[in-house]
Amino acid sequence: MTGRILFTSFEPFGGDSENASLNAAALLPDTIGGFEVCRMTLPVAFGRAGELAISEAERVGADIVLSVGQAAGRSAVTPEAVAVNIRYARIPDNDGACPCDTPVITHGREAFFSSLPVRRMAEAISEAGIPADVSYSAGTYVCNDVFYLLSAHFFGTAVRVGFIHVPAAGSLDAPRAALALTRAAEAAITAVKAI
Ligand code: PCA
Repeated sequence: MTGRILFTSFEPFGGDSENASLNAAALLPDTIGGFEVCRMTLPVAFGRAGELAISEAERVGADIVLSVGQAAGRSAVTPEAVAVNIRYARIPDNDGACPCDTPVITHGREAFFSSLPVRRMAEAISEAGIPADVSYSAGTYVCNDVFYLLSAHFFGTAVRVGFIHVPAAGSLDAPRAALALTRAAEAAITAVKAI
């Protein structure tokens, strides 16, 4: 089985000059586990980022959408288990929006679980010698927003959706972050092929 995996990463935000997710995505191979790798960079903007990711996933016919963001303060690569229906911004997004406890989708369900095998993905990253763990909170900022919007859009379809936070560049360099994403994607693709 061949297929396509779309990686999304984020532009810098919060006054930073770089984003570890962007640097890692730039180093990904062109194929992983027989799947074609597609990539796009998202604005750090509530609503808009998720809509762009959905459009691109549909345009390329992605079988898997794996969104990646930076989590400063984390020292491990963390596949995210849950997307929640809430927006809270400690700092404004790159469009200047600063929502405070508003829903991602009005009357949407409270949460979605990742449709990727997060435990297996974390194990695959650890096996490559890179610190990894499953995370049960993607936060309430734009990363969670994209994860929730993608999850809601593709719920009940064959398209699998997941999110991974990578540490800032000071904790994990870009080549190792790219290796972690590659190993996680291999685990996800193996699961999809097994269906
Ligand atoms: N991290 C932010 C948004 C963009 C990024 O790389 C987050 O964790 O929500």
